[in-house]
Amino acid sequence: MTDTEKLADQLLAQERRALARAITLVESGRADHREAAQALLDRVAGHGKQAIRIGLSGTPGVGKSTFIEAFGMMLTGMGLRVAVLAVDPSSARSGGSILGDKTRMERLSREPGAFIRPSPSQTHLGGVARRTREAVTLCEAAGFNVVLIETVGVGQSETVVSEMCDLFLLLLAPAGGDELQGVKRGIMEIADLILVNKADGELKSAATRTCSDYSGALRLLRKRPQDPEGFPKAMMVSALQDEGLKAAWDEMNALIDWRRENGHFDARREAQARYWFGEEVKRGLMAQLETPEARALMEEGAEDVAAGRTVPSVAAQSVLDRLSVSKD
Ligand SMILES: Nc1nc2c(ncn2[C@@H]2O[C@H](COP(=O)(O)OP(=O)(O)O)[C@@H](O)[C@H]2O)c(=O)[nH]1
Ligand SMILES: [Mg+2]
Repeated sequence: MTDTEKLADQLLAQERRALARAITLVESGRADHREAAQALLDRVAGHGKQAIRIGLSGTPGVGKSTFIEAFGMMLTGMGLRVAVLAVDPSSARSGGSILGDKTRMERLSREPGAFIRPSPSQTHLGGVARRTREAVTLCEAAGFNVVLIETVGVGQSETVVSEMCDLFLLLLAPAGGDELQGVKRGIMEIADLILVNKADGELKSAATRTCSDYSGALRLLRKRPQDPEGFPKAMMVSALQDEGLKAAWDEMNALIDWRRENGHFDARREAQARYWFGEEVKRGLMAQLETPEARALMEEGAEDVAAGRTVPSVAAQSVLDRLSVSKD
């Protein structure tokens, strides 16, 4: 038995240490590690359980870590196994999203039924996306029931996360006055549930207002085929006081049950698999331009068009032809 086969077996036997090692393997940039990672993923694909994959986004300070801790504790209390991953392309600069505030998830990180993995220090979103997607597969193989994928509200990371989860939660803080916090329309459109956090104490009335503002805004969006009546919806929670979390979980389950019954759940996963397959092919093609031979061809073509000896499309076709010839 090879090491990879052994690791696959340990993973399927739900050994946490094996999961940590497997994720380290998919995060590695070394060519031999990548090969082992591919073999591992191929071996565990289709085994294990189908977890509920939940994306969670929100700007810094809105209460993501506090929410994950309280929500995760509630789920483990129900006997569910919960994995927490992060997509944070800025983590190299900001010092890590989950790791930075591990103190806020202290209880959850000690739970035997929980697994928390901070974002690797990689700045490239593409790399983080692949690693997270593959980590989700590994978590499912290791029998986790719920996989939470946290992302900070920057750039394209929400779109990336929504392409790898079944449900997308947007966490907001109560707004002062009547501004809609400048939440981008694109993010509103991918949210399945908006949770207005910090609905407690002095912030309660502001939270109530914010929640009704967003309920109104959601009703104005175009109806999506994957939603039953009443979704997407906004609701209030208090991660700190542990309020509304059970109600939120019930809504998530109601939505997932409906989507399963109506074929949307599987259809979405299929579409996601197709999408990432296409992305990987493109990525592989791009990587072929990074070899020394390809770089030389590119340089040569660039010189030719710059000097007016030929036009860009012709020079490009010549490079592509020579690249595919040099492959076989
Ligand atoms: N009042 C109140 N404060 C909260 C709540 N959730 C989080 N906070 C506070 O908001 C701050 C930021 O929380 P954190 O979880 O670190 O936010 P993150 O940056 O989104 O991960 C901390 O001081 C938390 O104690 C809540 O439900 N109610
Ligand atoms: Mg945090």
